[in-house]
Amino acid sequence: MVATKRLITCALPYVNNVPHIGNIAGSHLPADIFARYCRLAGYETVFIGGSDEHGTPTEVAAAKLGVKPRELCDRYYEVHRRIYEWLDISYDNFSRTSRRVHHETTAEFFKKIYENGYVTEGTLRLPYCDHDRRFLPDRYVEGICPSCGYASARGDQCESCSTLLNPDELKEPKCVLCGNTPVFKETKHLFLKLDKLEPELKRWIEGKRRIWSQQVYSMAMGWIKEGLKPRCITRDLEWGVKVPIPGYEDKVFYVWFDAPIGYISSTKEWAQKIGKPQEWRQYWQSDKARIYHFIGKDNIPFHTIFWPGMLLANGDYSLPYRVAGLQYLNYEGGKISKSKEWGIFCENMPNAGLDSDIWRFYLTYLIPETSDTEWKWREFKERVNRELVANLGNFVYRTLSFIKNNFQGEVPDAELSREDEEVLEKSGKHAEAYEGLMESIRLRDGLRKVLEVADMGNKLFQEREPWKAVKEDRERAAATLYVCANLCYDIAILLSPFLPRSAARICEQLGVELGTLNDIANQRIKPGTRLRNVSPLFPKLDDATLEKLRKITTRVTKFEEMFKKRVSIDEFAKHDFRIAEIVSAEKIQGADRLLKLKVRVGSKEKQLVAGIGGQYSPVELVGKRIVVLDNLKPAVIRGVKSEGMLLAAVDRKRISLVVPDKPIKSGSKIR
Ligand code: B3M
Ligand code: ZN
Repeated sequence: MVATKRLITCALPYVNNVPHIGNIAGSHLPADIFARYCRLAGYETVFIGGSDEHGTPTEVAAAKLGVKPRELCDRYYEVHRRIYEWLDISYDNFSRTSRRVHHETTAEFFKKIYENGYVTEGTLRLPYCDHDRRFLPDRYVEGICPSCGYASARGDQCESCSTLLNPDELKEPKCVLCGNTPVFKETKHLFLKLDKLEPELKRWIEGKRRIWSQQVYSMAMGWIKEGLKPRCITRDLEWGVKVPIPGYEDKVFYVWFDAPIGYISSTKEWAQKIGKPQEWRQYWQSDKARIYHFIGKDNIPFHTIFWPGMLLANGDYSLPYRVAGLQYLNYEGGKISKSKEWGIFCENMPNAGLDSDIWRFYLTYLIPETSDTEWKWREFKERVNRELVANLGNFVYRTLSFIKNNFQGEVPDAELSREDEEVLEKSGKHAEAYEGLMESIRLRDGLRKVLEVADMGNKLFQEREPWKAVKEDRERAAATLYVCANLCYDIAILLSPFLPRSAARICEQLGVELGTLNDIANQRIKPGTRLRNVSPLFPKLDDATLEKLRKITTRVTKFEEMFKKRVSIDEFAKHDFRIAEIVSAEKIQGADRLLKLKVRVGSKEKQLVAGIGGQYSPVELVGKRIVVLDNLKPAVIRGVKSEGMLLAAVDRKRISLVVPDKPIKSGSKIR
């Protein structure tokens, strides 16, 4: 069976942050280039994506901002969508895992696996916070890394030394929500029987030996060799896809269980959108289609083991044909990091005044196909000026402006010599090589082929000297320009997956429609075709422009501002802040971060519980004047009554009490 259809997917981004260039070069852009290539090559192509909205990172990010996960995702989804649109990422559908179609698809998908006997129940001992009355998923627990001693290691992994952890391995574990020490309790969870799927998975992966890259293949085989264990697919969270069986009402699916099913739900949504609701089956349930996943290297285990395992257990869907795992893009000698303000952040690209194609050009060059790559501003400028402006842009512009000035703006008619034919054939050969490269997802080399055609064109123009020939042998000049115009057309076709806008502009100036890959060998521009609006394709980058681009795009937008809640003067006035004096302080047994304070506010005395024990010792506090919220509703914390709240500034682990800067009477009001 010949596969005539292709489904291309890009890893669904988490929407608790916004994309930077590493995310673009590492998945959206290569997936888009490949999808555009597949359309060009005549495959029926569907390119789908969407946002991955569930999971602990989203819940934690939302909790930190004091908003509901849905609100967080709504806002970030829009930011993501706009960025991909601006960068011309040609998604046929960009869905969300919070949509109903996805929840329904996931529930159905799970039920089939369950009926097929690939799910088992097990008991886990998990951290539980008495204060928040909930189980704490990995990332809700922080503590000291047992391996390197880093103080804020997460329950799933230490960010400092990368060691994978379980929450019970952390020293001095703390609940990230309230700072208390969790207790460990038993709770039931569901597991996917990857062990039972192992033989079938192994056979399937072995069949990919020649199709996948060496790296992806050997990583996948490595896990198989280690032996697969049942994997937990449920979590104690609220935000996620509900588990559709009794006894699991308080749990949702693990985000990596529901997210890849998002590929199917997004395809279903696409089918509905085009008015053929069953059409998704042509891609997921037919041997006429091939599925290509584009993902970052950290997602390789999920796409080569876990997800195919889920698909095998379910039995109703096709498995991926190819998993294209990409490495990382770095920035000027370091890792891209929003918190370190190091990198290019996409939300400001549209404001920088440079066509998205120019960004796409250098980012294509940086697609980390086989190893990590690095953005360098100097190189950006050099490549744009040398390869786009001086080579490709120059060839197209000199050809078209020559025709405009010497042949009344019409592609000339000419008798072609054997040599002319050979040039066109050579371009056809380039197109064949290009096809081979693109098929094996060597996209950067594909782009190089396009530049080679331009280079060939420039050399031809230089050799034939049409500016002289047009006076001495007009027929010969006409043949040269006819050949060059056709090379421009070939360039436009080959370039279109990479720089879609520029390809369209070349065709517009040439006065023709953009063709398909087949047209390179079979279709020539008709003599007499009228050129339109001939103008240079690309601007030359100078240092001043580069500096401006750098300034705008390396700025980190404080998206957190979108979620800031405003308070009115009246609301603020409800808070009775006062100066208080600490009369005594002592530790609370079993909670070393908590202190019991007695304070005097004017003439009255009251007791507060404050989470500053990690940073202040009781002795240094006595006698200090601080600020308290005097009219806070009393509460009991760890069995101790607390009748107010002291004010302190917090920067990560650092705590600093707010104190008056001049001597002032206890009980003074703050306004
Ligand atoms: N959201 C992880 C990531 O963005 C995850 C991918 C899901 S693909 C199904 O790296
Ligand atoms: Zn807690």
